[in-house]
Amino acid sequence: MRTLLVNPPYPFSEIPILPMGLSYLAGVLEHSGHEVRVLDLLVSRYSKEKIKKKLEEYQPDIVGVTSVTLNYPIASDILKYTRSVDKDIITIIGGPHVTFAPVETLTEAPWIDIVVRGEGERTMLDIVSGKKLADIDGIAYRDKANGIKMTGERHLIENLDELPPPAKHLFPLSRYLALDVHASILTGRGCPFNCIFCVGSKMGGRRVRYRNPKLIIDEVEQAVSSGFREINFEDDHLTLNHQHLNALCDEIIARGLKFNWSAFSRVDTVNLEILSKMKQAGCAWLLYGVESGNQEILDTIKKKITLEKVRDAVKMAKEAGIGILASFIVGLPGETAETLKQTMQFAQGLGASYGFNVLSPFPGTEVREKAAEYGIEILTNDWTKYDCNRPLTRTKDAGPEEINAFLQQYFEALNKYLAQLEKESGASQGESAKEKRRSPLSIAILKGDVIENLATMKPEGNPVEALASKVAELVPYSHQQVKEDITKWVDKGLLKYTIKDGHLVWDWA
Ligand code: B12
Ligand code: SF4
Repeated sequence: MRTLLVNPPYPFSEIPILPMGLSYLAGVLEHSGHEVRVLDLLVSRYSKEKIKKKLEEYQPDIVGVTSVTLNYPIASDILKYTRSVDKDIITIIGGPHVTFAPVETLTEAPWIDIVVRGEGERTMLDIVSGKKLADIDGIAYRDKANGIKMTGERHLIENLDELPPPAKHLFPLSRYLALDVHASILTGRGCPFNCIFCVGSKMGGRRVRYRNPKLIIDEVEQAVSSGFREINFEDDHLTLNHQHLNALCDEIIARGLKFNWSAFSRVDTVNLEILSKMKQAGCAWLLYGVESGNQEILDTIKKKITLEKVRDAVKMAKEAGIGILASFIVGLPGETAETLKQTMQFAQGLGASYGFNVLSPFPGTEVREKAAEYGIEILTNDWTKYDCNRPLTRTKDAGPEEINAFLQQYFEALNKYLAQLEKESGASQGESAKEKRRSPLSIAILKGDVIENLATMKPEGNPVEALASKVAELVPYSHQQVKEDITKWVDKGLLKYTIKDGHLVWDWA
């Protein structure tokens, strides 16, 4: 069977990252000899005509789409449109949102045939092999005679090394490289904790399964040689098992690889020794999930860390020379105006970078399932708002008003600080601020399909100059800014032109 995997857009302006779930699925399908292609609508223009064109060209038997909660509506819409173009295509959806709302999904979206729950590689192979749906574990599907059916639990893949590497080559890599985003690599799956706002351990299991460090670093080498300058190890938290982490660092050091990397971590799983080793192997940044500056809240959300540990872990990382981003969530159970103040003071006193998310009570999380018990009122089920950036809940003492005031105060201080930094900055900070300002330009060019929709040009004068002039007419940025980005892309071989019928045609490599 021929499968088309679709990466839907995010309805917000985050930096797009190549999705690991879909690339693993594409990898197993390709490796097992099944035909598979990817339609990536995250780094290109999202339009129904484009989906239709792809369906007509490729004629897939199956269309599968991934989603988290916030892009579930658009993912569902893509399948609805697919069904309207060709009623015989089997439509499938997977990812953490539908995993915990399978029956609701099939009930509200009659155009979806199958929901894949949890890890999808083996389940997808069963589906493309034409196995009877009733015999495939880990799905919910529509049975014509008996309505919506759920099959048994799918066992997690015991040995992750049996999986072929994620098929990143099926994605439009030059577009991701143009955005200069990091490459994502998983060293293991699973998390032994059960924080009430997260479904990490429900997706990957409570027992962490690790990959062979040699295979992981082979994948790193492959990503670096394709042009990625940074790697993020996307494990729920990388620092849990020091034996595994040491082996990983040893492999990087032994191969003499020089690249910057970052990872997610917990403050109770680091010490100076491991942090120093990580630094030696190229670790530049760690994100610590701190969540709150109030100990009672930390205990309620089952984070199982203390404020003392947070301070120690930040100090140790500084000593080792690793940058820290402390990540907080506001609006957690027990939040009040006072605890918000404590959290702000705690964050400011850490001596590290920090950022705030707002609680989004995702399906499958304990905070959603036991909202009343935790004193949380859920204010909306409009999934497009589940972006962790705005208040969707209220505690007895803190609701949208308090949280918005808190966020406003934070962003005002942040903008003042950034403006000051730019004013005082030397060349390096000025350059990095310029880079950051420019990434919306790259996104505008990519998400608008600006280059591929240009009319052909006469091959006269400097082709880069001619391209920059045309593009600058279409995006709200200066000719100089556009030219700088385009020159960079051309130099890296990401953008290329060919001569067709005496005309220049530019396209992504
Ligand atoms: C790494 C990670 C990220 C990385 C993604 C890196 C990448 N290259 O993919 C970054 C930092 C970019 C990120 C961003 C965000 N993340 Co995140 N992230 C994770 C994390 C820790 C691991 C995800 C992962 O890669 N797992 C490994 C891969 C192999 O598994 P997978 O993606 O789940 O895919 C498998 C199955 O879901 C299934 N599947 C998935 N899609 C499909 C499609 C089909 C057709 C089929 C058959 C099967 C299938 O099969 C796949 C292979 O086994 C999870 C926690 C967790 N453990 O799940 C949170 C998690 C997914 N993130 C979450 C959130 C909220 C976000 C953000 C919205 C945060 C924000 N405000 O920016 C954004 C959303 C971006 C987006 N659209 O995905 C939530 C999602 C909850 C929800 N219901 O929405 C999670 C679950 C954490 C939590 N709070 O519980 N995230
Ligand atoms: S927040 Fe981190 S530690 Fe807590 S359950 Fe999620 S992945 Fe595990």
